[in-house]
Amino acid sequence: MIRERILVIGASGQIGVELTLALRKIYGNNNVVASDLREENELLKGTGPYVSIDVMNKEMLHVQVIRQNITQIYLLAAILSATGEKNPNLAWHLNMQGLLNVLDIAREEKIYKVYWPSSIAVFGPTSPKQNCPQQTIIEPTTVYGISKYAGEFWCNYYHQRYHVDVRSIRYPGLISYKSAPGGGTTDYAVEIYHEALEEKKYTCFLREDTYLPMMYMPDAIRATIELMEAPAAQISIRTSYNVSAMSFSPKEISAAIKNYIPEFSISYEPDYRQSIADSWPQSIDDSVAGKDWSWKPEYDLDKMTKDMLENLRQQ
Ligand code: NAD
Ligand code: AKB
Repeated sequence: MIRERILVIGASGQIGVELTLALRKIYGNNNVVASDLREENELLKGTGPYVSIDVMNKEMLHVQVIRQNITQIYLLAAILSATGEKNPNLAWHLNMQGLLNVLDIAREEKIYKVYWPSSIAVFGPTSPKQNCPQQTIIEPTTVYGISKYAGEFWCNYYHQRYHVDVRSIRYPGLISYKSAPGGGTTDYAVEIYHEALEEKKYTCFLREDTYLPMMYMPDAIRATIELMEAPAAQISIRTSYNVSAMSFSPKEISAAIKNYIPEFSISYEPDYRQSIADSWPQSIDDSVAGKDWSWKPEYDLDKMTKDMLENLRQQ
């Protein structure tokens, strides 16, 4: 049996913190090396090894992969949709070169498995709005979406040509209470819970009827680990899997919060993120993930709202 040594790149981010903690529970604290460009997140401190890595510095990354005897890499460093539109060159550069650096090192060092997330942002205005299928018209209009779609095909290429076992999920908007989101269009669905508790009101940057696919972080972490633990023979998609959990609008999440905080109120001031949201599907068909590795979500809007508010109150 292989003794796994896992490197998480971008470990101080919204997903990275929770994924690192979850992987440490499974593989042992010392076998999961957290890394990021920014400083170690408070929640990770004291729970396992941390190294400072810039994924754009291929040499430095390569040295760490060898030095730490890494067998699996989870690459989470990226620039998300809203920040990407402010700096398209930087977003393209980091999202593409970071991935190519990791895939190249994985090929050279015979890294056993690589995980790299894609996003529902690959879909564009010409994709079906409802139950958007795994394979369909994909014409993204954001730099983030373009970089994710190109990245999916690089993953497929490295798998086919070099047999790198790289696996991927197209996450919807992720909602969590442990670490803050990092510049996405779906971030409103995290901010709203904080503001509901602190201010009892929230001004949303999307229109009230903007439906988007969303997922609670425990489901996203479980999906990631279930995909990575599935036997390779079951993985039919080497670009990236659609996964789904729930879809709601700002009006609906606000109503769900009002069930617990009756005095909560919401107002709307849509900004440049509205057109990004409008270009994405409203719901996702994840039947291929269900068939291949038995994917099934656990959280709906109400269950997530209850859990978010309980945990944020305790913080
Ligand atoms: P995030 O912005 O919260 O975290 C990214 C982390 O990468 C940050 O801690 C940042 O410091 C780090 N980073 C940036 N540049 C780096 C570099 N050059 N070298 C090393 N680290 C660097 O993002 P996230 O929400 O945790 O997303 C992680 C991945 O999941 C990304 O690929 C993102 O596109 C994807 N994703 C996220 C969501 C979501 O809703 N959070 C949805 C779909 C896909
Ligand atoms: C974003 O809004 O950019 C992300 C995503 C859906 O990829 N949350």
